[in-house]
Amino acid sequence: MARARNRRWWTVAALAAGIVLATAPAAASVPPGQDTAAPAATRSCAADPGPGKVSCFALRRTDIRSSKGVLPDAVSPSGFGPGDLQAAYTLPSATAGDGVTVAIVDAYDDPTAESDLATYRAQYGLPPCTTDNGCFRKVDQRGGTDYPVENTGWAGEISLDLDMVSAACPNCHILLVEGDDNSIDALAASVDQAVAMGAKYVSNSYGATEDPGEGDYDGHYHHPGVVVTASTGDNGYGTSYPATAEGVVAVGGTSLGRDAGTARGWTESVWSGAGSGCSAYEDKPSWQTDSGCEKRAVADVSAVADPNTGVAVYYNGWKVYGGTSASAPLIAATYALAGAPAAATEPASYPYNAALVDPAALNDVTSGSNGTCTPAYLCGGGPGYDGPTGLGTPNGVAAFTYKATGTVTGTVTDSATHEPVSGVEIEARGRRATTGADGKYALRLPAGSWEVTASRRAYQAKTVAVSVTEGGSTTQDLALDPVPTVSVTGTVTDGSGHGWGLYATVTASDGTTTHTDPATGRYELDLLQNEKYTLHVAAVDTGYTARSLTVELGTEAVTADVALTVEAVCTAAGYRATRNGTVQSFDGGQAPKGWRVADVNHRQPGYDYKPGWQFTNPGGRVNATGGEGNFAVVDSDHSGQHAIQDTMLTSPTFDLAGATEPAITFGTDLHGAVNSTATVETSTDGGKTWKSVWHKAGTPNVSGPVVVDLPDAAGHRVIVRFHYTGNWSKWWEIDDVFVGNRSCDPVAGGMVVGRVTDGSGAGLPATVTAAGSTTHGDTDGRYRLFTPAGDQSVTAEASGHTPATKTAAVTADHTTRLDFTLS
Ligand SMILES: [Ca+2]
Ligand SMILES: [Ca+2]
Repeated sequence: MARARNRRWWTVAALAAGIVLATAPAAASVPPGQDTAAPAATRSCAADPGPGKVSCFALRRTDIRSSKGVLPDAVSPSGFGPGDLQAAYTLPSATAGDGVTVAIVDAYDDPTAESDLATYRAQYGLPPCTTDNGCFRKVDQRGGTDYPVENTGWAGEISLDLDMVSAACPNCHILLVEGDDNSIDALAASVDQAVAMGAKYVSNSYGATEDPGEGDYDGHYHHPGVVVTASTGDNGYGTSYPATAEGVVAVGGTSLGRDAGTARGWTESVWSGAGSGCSAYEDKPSWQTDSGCEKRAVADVSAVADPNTGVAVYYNGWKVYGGTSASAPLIAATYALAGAPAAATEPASYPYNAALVDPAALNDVTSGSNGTCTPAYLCGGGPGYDGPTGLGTPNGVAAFTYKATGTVTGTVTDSATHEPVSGVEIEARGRRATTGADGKYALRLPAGSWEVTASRRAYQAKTVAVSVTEGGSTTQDLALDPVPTVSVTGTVTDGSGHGWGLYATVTASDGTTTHTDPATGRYELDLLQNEKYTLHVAAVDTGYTARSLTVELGTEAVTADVALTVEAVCTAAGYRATRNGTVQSFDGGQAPKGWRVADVNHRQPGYDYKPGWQFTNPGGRVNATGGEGNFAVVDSDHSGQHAIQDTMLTSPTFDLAGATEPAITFGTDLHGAVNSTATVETSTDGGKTWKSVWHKAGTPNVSGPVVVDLPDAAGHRVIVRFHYTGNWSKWWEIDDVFVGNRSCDPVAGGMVVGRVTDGSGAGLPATVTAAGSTTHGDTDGRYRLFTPAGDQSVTAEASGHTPATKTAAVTADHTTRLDFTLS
């Protein structure tokens, strides 16, 4: 059953891969920004391998004339040969790897694998590697000699793999395991066979698009103590399996060139075709510390793969190949040069541990890209780890040897309270651990001397020197000093004339919140020293516009006063809107003098003309605009299914020559529908051009008074129109339209604030009245009431309690405090 399920998902994967692989490989190999006629290259294997199958990642140049046999000294094959690759990667090829077996896993049979290999090695003066001398061995996936059928595409891949192992490690033995076909099942079984036959290095130059079921194959590719490499693919940014598999060394690709101007003598950049990115399914290994992938990131390391800077291969004649099929066997052979992996260790972690100790153990690739992505390091070369090239390319073999590790453990406490602190990040050169609720952490590091830093918000970071011993556990407890706080105080006041203190909420950007004193507007917050905060200040009472401000704190107390201004709707207590002009009440039952209705008749077949704006309330609606009596209405619902509304109610001209605060105010009751729009537009050029100043589309209803400031209309003659569109939608009522100067001005008087409580001190939601004004306090008993100046008799009433009356001496533009206790 498991097999059947795998078959199904791999079919999907292969189809998806086919689409991606349709990209012309020659085009994919052109570095971005270079407008050159790129050398042509073709895929060695079918781009769409078919259901349950994988494709090899070899690209063969088609612009290279192929000659046969060992060439005379004066003629060398095109493409990089063993000497070039050994020099570029500083490989100890002459002295290391003697008798070590590197396994190559591929699909199908290459009948000329051994003879082609002999020509390659003879050409470059490498020692013969034959069946007879015990260096070369070819087996089927069961370890026998019942070889599968021949496949010329995969045979080219096989020669590429054999030649790359030979180039990097001429003293190595080579075991070629030929899978029955290019199914993932056959190839996974071939890996197991190579390991069973004792290979400690297994190279895989193939893959297919990732799939949710891929984890079922991970066990075949994950053999602790054995190096398993896999190509990341030739399709640019994007992942493939088995490069993503657990425990595998994912090998990306570079463009490699000679550069006499560098100390290295070579230069590398990201190959645009190399695969990279975040696995969709495979867990992130503990040694990966990049922040852009929650799951496993590929690649781990890389080597040359660009066919434009390709390698010489002998397969039925001299050829030039590229693709990440070249880099995966190069890296497997580099591990072989480095010495045997330690038993039960994860070879994929070696370069990561090595790079922590010595970043120069790998050539960091810092330029080029294989696509566009976020974050950019997943598809672009840059300092340190990047997706297409991983940690970089070999600079000798130091990065490919096991580094003994040890563990640092400890407890982090607060130096003041001695309590454990959770959520502390413990970091050493990018390796991280976090303390748990008990303040404990554990961090695995290569043996050696380390600086370990503990950091957490609200604490001062602390760095300590730690010595990590092989296989040992070092205890390092840390006591962190809390960051001292600093006091931020200020007053929140009315900024529109009265100037009194406001009852407001002040919220800092870290979530710290306080309220102002309702009588004075004063607040105080304790915030961390040397931090930058945004304070959001919002009045509790309606009618004021909230504000945000930034405070940068040092070690000294800071004052931050804030003045809030009243909103244009002018609902703040102690303010009144003054309107200079007339108000249209639409009470006459017809279009008022100077007002016009224009209906656009779309003459749609099957639709009747029905009036748009009307003044006789044909649908019998309630005036819900906040106005009284009659109103103007477009009643699309009442007009029915076979009418379209595209109707404008246009005002007379208003002269705003002397207006300093021009505005339009109106009462509205808009019942929105998915297909309705309601727009208020103004014109200051006699109706030639219109500007939308208020627009509602779709379903939200809007009811009550609307105020729209018209600053652009100051000093002009302005026309206003109300434009509605709909079809069997709902309706839009408007009433009490005013166009003119409107200011929101303070009314003479002062504010009485206080709290109404019962005998126990609990707040009572009370009704408080004075001088004809009434307010309702909140559930905590707080109230705020505007009254004229002078001695005012103030009465508080709450349900189930005896009302009380007190006298307040109210001063203009000031706040007087008056509390009540009701029995
Ligand atoms: Ca890099
Ligand atoms: Ca009216």
